[in-house]
Amino acid sequence: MTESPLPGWRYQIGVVDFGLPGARVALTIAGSDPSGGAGLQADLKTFHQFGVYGMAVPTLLTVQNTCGIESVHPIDPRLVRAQLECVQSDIQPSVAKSGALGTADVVKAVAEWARNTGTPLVVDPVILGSHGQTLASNAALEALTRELLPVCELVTPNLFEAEAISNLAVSDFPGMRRAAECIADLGARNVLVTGGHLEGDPVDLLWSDGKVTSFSAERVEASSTHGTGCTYSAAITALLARGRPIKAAIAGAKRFITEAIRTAPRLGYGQGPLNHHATSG
Ligand code: PXL
Repeated sequence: MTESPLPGWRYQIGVVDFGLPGARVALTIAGSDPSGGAGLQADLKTFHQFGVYGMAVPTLLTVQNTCGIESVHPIDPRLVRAQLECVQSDIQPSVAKSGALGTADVVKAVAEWARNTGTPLVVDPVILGSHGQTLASNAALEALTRELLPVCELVTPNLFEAEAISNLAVSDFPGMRRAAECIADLGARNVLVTGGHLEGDPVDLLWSDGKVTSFSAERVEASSTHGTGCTYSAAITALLARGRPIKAAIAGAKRFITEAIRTAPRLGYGQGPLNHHATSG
């Protein structure tokens, strides 16, 4: 236990000490979705639902609602760097996750921070918003591949992102396996290719230590799927922050995301959000 400079406030590295024994800290480094379904807002709600104290460094602002994104505004990389250093100097997160990063310079700032601090990082390599808008430039994707993959603990591409990173066609399970192996060769320690966009049941493929593990669930027919990738990777991050091994974290997060889609509230005129209050047991 350490005495904090703030009166009456004690803290431990990575562990919240306010009556929640063992509660952990997770940091999201992601874009803002003011409608609350995706991005850092979805991440924070998910961390909270799993009993994890959440912190958030925004990387870009979007103007959006459930009907779509009107505009995207990257944040100055110096400001992203300053936020990371400022929170880190006070509260060390147990695990961090990155989402939409926008520009190559922001990707580089995040990679440098992860390298310097050794914070375990889950990378959700967001390229497009739910309605197809660009949330990462080509240069950002290149920087992600070159600089962020080698420092991450886990990367969670969907089929489209796996194709963009690996330059391989990915439309079935064998294709997911080939792409995962290629992304691991680029430096990622663990690769989870998510199969939500497959025909049939959504099967995800984990490539870890040269071995494949699959995680399956029954397909839930739903129109409210906005923020599924963010929420899934945030749930994995939260469970890692709670000390679960990677396969248990993915299995628990998969149960949560399936339930969150099944029980989605009907909100908005467009592609609605998930139920971030879904059972997280
Ligand atoms: O779901 C990908 C995503 C990530 N981050 C932000 C978004 C979206 C999708 O729209 O808006 C900020």
